[in-house]
Amino acid sequence: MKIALITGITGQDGNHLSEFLLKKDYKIYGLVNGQKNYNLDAFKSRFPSIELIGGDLTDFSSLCDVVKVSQPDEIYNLGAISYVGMSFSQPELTANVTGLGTLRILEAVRKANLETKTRIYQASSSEMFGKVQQTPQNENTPFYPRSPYGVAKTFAHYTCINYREAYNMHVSSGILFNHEGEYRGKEFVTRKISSNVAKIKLGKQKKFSLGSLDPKRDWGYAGDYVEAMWMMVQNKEPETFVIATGVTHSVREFLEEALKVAGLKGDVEQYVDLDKSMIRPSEVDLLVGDSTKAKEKLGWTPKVDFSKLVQIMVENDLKLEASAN
Ligand code: GDR
Repeated sequence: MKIALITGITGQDGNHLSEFLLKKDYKIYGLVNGQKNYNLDAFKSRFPSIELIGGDLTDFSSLCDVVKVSQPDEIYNLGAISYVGMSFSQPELTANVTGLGTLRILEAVRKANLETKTRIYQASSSEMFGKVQQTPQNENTPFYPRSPYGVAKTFAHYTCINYREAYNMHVSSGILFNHEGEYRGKEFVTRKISSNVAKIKLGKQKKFSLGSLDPKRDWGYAGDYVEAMWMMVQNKEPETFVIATGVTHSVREFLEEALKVAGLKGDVEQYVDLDKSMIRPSEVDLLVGDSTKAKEKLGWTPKVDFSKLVQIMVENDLKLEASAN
């Protein structure tokens, strides 16, 4: 039985990855920072067999302990301050958790003398491309991060490459484009849209606010993307892979599709107020990824397309909203 340690296990990707690895008969340990974790109870009841261990990406000794106790074959470093908007108001925390946290994981593996046994997956991000230098973006596209989050992820990404080269560690880095689904937090724009559209459909409210309808993203389904993470870790060589659908849509198009799934008629403007205070100090306008390398080397392709993704999310929120009062 293989052993996996997942940081950020109670987040969206942690939920999908836990489902995926349990089906493959893994023994799973998860790192949780017990005090602030709002999703913990739901996670525990969903996955009773997973062993959760308290610790924090900002606390090196706790990472050493969790690595020593779990002796993992694979580590999936998904933990981060992952909301780009928040990284502007808490840049230092973001650098510490999202950037240095990755360095601490790598060092904890070295201190445990597990560098030849433990394979590591690092959650890199399309936010590293930021103000894009070429379209679509692939593994050779230069980075130009536009947020403290993007900068921290870029530091973490290069740190992983350095540990790969300096210590011969099997550290893979997945540059994942936006990936969404039923476990997405409501602070992210897709889930904000699907949950509010569900509320409107059920007559609980008439409108909601968005920062802008214009940004464009390459949105895939998180369930597909965790499979790519696992494939990278199984790959003979540790490498960097872009994971994306190759199709881009605007926030407006996501909203239009969500209204369609819910059977709500009329213009987008009828349901949304634009609130400029939600716009970030520097924005990423357009992201679209080229995952040809992942297709050729890993055999990975996305299964869920844009309209199916929106359907999954809106139908899930309609169910949740109908059962909530
Ligand atoms: P993103 O995701 O920043 O791309 O990062 P998010 O869903 O927050 O934003 C997507 C785009 O929509 C615009 N936007 C709004 N966003 C939010 N949250 N709320 C709004 O009201 C709103 N209006 C417009 C944003 O400005 C942005 O342009 C996600 C995260 O999961 C990262 O952790 C991950 O690394 C990247 O995707 C890939």
